[in-house]
Amino acid sequence: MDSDGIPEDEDICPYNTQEEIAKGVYQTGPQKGCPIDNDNDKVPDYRDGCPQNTPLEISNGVDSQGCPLSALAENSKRRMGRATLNPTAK
Ligand SMILES: [Ca+2]
Ligand SMILES: [Ca+2]
Repeated sequence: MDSDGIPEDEDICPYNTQEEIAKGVYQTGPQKGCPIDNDNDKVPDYRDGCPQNTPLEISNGVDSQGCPLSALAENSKRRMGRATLNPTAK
């Protein structure tokens, strides 16, 4: 039971935290009483660092903060691969 204002028998997510409720829950629809996910990337707004992603960004993947993976990769340009090369490599 939570205090999101949705009657318990209609509340799909009956155990919202205060944090979730503060950001808003769906008042109607199949996710009634669940945290709103504004950009539909499956990361609810209350923990979505980037709540305004475009469908294109989302289709390319978002991280656990709800931010596009491609943007992250661009920011850090993390070098994959190992530093050591095998000197006898063919
Ligand atoms: Ca989201
Ligand atoms: Ca997002």
